[in-house]
Amino acid sequence: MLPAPDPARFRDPRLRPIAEKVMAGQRLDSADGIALYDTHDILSLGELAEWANDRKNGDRVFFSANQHLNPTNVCVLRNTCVFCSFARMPKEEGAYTRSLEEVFHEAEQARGAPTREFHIVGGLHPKLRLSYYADMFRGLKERHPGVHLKALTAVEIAHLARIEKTTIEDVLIQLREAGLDTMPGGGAEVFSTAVRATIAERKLTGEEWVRVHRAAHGLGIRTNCTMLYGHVESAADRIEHLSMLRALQDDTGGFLTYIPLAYHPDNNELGEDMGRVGSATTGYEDLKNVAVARLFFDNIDYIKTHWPMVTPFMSQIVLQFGCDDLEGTVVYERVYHEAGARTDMHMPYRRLVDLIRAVGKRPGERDSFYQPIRERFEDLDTLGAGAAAPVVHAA
Ligand code: V47
Repeated sequence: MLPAPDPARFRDPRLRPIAEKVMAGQRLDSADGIALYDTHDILSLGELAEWANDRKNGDRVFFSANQHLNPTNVCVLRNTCVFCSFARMPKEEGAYTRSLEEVFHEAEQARGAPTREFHIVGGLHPKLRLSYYADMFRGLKERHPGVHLKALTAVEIAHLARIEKTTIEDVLIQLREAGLDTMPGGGAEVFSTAVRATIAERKLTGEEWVRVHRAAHGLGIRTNCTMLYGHVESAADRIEHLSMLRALQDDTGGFLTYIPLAYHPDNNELGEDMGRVGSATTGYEDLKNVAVARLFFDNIDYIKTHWPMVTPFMSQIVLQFGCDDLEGTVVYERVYHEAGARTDMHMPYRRLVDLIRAVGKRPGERDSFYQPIRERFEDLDTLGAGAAAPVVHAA
C-alpha cells in the first residue's frame, strides 16, 4: 500500500480539498473534475491518481495477449466523421472489405504468444449484413475455441440494427449466439452535442451510444468505454462525457475498463482544419487524461492505456499516474496508423512484461474479464516472444 499523499504539500491549493475527498472515498463532482483538468500541478495530480489506483488495484498491472482485426474500412460516415483517417468510400483508393476466409487467415497471424482475444472493429459498410458478422464470429470460434470475441462498437451495432430493420437487442442477441462475448468502447468520441456537430455530425448521438451499451449490459454483455480527447473539446465537455459514463456504470455495472483515446491528426480533415497535421496530443495531456479518469471513476475498476496511440514510452509512464492496464500484443493496428501513429503494430508479449516490471509494478496476463491467467514469467524465453524486437519505428 502506498503512503497517503500529503495534500498540504500540493503546489496547487485547489487540489487539496479534492485530495481530501478522494482519500475519504467520496465521489468527485463536475467542478472537481474540471479543476483536475485545469491544474498545472501534474505531479500532485499523478500522485493522487496513483494512490487511488493502488487502493483499488495494488501494484499489479494487467495486460492481454490480444489481436486486433478490422474487417472493412468502408464506412457510410466517411465524409462526416472528420477526425477519422481509417474510413473510405466503397470505391475510394485504399478501400477494402475482407472475405471471411481473409479474416480467418489474418486471425492466424498472431506472432509469438497465442491470442486469447480478438478485438474486431471496422467501418459502417452499407452492404455487409448481420450474417457476415455472425458467420465470422462462428468461424473464429470454430477455429480458435476458447478465444474471446470483443467485437463491434455501439455505432456498428446501431448500424446493423438499421440495415436489418430490427432492434439493438435483437442484433446483440443474434451476435451473442454467434459467439460475441464483450464489446469494445469505441465510437463514443465526445458526447457533447456541439463537439459531435463539429467532428462527427452524423454518427449516433451520445445518448444513443449510451442506450446501446445499456442494452448490452441488460443482456449480460460486458463492454468497455472510451473518450477521444485532444481535438476541439473543452475540459467541461470531457467531464460531461465522463459523468455520463459514470452514471451508466452506476445503473448497470457493465463497464469493464475505460480507455482514453488520444486523437491523431494526420490524414484527416479535422487535423488539416486545426493546422495540427504531424502534431499529436502532448504527453502532458496523455498523463492528465489517465489521472483524471482514475480519480473521477470511483465505479470503474480498470483504466487502460492504448500504447499504439500514445507510444509504449508514454504508456509506461502512465502506469505511475493511475493506470493499471496496458493494451496487449495487438499484432496489427490500422485505425491510428492511418492517422499518423508511428508506433509498431505489434508488441511482443515479453516486452509488455518488461515495460511493466521496469516501473516497479507486478505484471499479470489477464483474460477478457480481468481474471488473472498468468503471473509468473520465468520461462518467458520459451515463448519465442522476440524480446529484442524494436518497439517503435524510426521516424
Ligand atoms: O471510435 C478514430 C478512434 C476508435 C482516430 O475497447 C481515432 O478495448 C485517434 O474502439 N485518432 C476505435 N483515434 C478504437 C477503439 C478501441 C481502441 C482500443 C481499445 C478499445 C477497447 C477500443 O478509434 C474510434 C475513435 O474514437 N479514432 N480515428 C484518430 N484519427
